Amino acid sequence: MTDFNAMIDTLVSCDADKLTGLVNDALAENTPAGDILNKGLIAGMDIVGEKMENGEMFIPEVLMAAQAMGSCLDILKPLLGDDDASSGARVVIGTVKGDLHDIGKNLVAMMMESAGLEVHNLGVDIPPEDFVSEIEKKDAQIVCLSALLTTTMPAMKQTVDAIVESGLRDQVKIMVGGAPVTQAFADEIGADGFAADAGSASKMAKSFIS
Ligand code: B1M
Repeated sequence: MTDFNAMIDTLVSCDADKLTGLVNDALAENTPAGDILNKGLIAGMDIVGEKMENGEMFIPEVLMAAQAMGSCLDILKPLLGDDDASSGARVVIGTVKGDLHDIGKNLVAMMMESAGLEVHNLGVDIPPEDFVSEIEKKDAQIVCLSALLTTTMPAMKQTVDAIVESGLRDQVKIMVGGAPVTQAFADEIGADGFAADAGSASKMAKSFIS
């Protein structure tokens, strides 16, 4: 049986090689990729967050843990698919201006790609005007904004406002997410939807285009 605690401890100790080994072992034991993600990797990253907050882990270590998790996501990516592949609708996704967190956003992009959506991932620290020009360029139907910091949540509102000012608001559904974001905040800034995790983000995107 897969020892998720070992995975959590290994992520917290930032040992990428050992962690990818544990993920491969778990897959060889037929552990579902979703369980590895949620019970091992995301649970481990939550502990990293607590340790960061308590001053027990510092930025360089947190970055190493993030890189270790990224390597594991590369392994899990083909296995996190969604059988119910849909239409190839175009999605633009990015982390808003001032924010460098990308693991959760990449997970959302990954799940949406697996669901058959055409995803344009802009990266991190994306200013409102870049979201606007990409929506226009790609003729996107959905835009997803990610923020992990309370201090960058206002950049979500600025991005929504920029989309409204550009005249593209009627063309796109705007979805928001990230640890500090809530449904109430989504409503407040005029987004169409809030998703708490990558799976529900993918489902919501598909519901918007169906
Ligand atoms: Co940062 N960081 N960080 N960090 N970091 C947090 C977010 C924090 C909560 C840690 C803490 O103190 N407990 C805290 C924020 C506090 C706050 O604002 N309330 C924090 C801080 C303070 C900071 C710095 C300011 C630290 C400093 O410099 N003093 C700094 C800011 C840099 C910046 O962005 N300008 C900073 C830097 C970093 C690193 C660069 C070292 C690194 C990021 C590396 C990277 O992403 N490549 C990092 C990390 C790794 C974290 C924690 C530990 C983990 C984040 C993560 O990847 N989680 C985080 C603590 C935590 O969250 N427990 C923390 C795993 C990921 C799968 O979950 O991103 O929540 P998450 O994504 C989920 C959902 O939220 C949702 O789906 C995802 C999958 O289910 N989701 C969406 C996300 N985006 C979505 C978009 C959608 C829908 C759903 O669109 C529709």
